[in-house]
Amino acid sequence: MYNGIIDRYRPLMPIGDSDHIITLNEGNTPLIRSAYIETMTGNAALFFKYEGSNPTGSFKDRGMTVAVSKAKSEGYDSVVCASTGNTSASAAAYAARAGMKAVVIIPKGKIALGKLSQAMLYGASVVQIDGNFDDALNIVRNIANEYHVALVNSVNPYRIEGQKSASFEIVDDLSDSPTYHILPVGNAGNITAYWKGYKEYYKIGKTESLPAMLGFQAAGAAPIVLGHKVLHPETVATAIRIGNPASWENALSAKNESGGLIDSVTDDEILTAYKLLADHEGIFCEPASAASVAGLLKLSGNSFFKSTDIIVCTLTGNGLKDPDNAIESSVPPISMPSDYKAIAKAFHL
Ligand code: AN7
Repeated sequence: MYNGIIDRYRPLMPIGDSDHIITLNEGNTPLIRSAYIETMTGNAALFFKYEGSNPTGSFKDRGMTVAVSKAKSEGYDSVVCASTGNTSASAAAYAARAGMKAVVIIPKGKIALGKLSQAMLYGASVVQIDGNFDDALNIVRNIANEYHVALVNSVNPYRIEGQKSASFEIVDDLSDSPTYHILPVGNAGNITAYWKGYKEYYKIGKTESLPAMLGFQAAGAAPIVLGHKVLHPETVATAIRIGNPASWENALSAKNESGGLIDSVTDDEILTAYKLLADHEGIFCEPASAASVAGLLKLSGNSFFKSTDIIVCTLTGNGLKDPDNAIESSVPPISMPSDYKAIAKAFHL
C-alpha cells in the first residue's frame, strides 16, 4: 500500500529527501469500465477515471499534496488561492493538515454548496468577491508577488507535477496509454498535467504510444475554443466557469502535440451526460466532470471513434459537491402515508 501519490511515484516527483510530506493518501482512484455509455461510442472500450474518490472529492488533491508539501518545506506558513470551489476545498484541507493558514478567494454565489462548506469547515479564511474566478486569480497573483505566502493555484508548477500522477495510474491499470483521453477544461492545468504525465511515462518506456488529448470547455466559458478571453463566463458547471485560463498555451500544446482537439459542449449537453452517468453507470459526478462525457457523446454522434479505440474520460469531482444541481436534475421525492401496501402498489413491486 502507498501513502498517496508522492509515495507511489516519488522518483518522478520533485521531492527531496528532507521535504516534509503532507498527504491524505490521495490518488489510487478507480478506473471504472463503462456499463452503458460505451454502447453509444461505436463500441470503443470506455473507462471513467473517478477522481471524486479523492480525500476532498476532486483531482485537486493530487496537485495539492505536492504544492503544500513544498510550501511547508520551503518555510511558508500560509497558502493562498483563487477558486471556483474545488481548489479552495483541497487547499484548505492540506493547509489544515500542515498546520498552515489558508486564504481562499471565490466568486460570490457561484461556487457549489459542498465545496463552500468544505473550505469553511477545514478552517480556511474564505473571501467572496463580486467578480469571477479570473478576477480572483489576479488578486492572489498580486498577493503572492508582494507577500510571503505560497500561491497554490495550478500556476504553481508543483500542482501540475502532482496531477500528472493520474496519467501514471491509468497506464499502470491499462498497461498502456488509452487511444483518447477526454477531460473538462477550465483553467487548463489538468490537461497540461495529464499530457505531461503521459509523455513522462512514454519517455521511460512505460507505454508504447501516447493518447490524443480531447478537452471540453463549457460553451458559455470557452475562451480556448473561441480564441479570445470571455469577460463574463457563464455555465451551470461552475467549476469551469473561467474566461481566461492560466494554462491556455499549455492546453494548446497538449492538443497540438497529441493530435487532439479542444471543443465546447452546451449546458444542456453537460446536464444530459451528468444524468446519464448517474442513471446508467451509477456514477455521481459534478456537472463540470460530465463535460468530458458530454464531449464523448458529441464526438460519438459524428462517428469519431472506432471499435478498437480505448477511451478514458476523467470525472474530475464528486457529485456530492453540488447538491443543488443534483436535486434540480432529478425527480422530487414523493410524500406518501406510512403504509407499506400502498407504497408497494404505487411502484408495482
Ligand atoms: C470538478 O477549483 O479551477 O482545467 O478553482 O473543479 O485544471 O482548471 C477547478 C477546476 C474540472 C477544470 N473539473 O480543471 C478551481 C478550479 C472540476 C474542477 C476543472 C475544475 P482545470
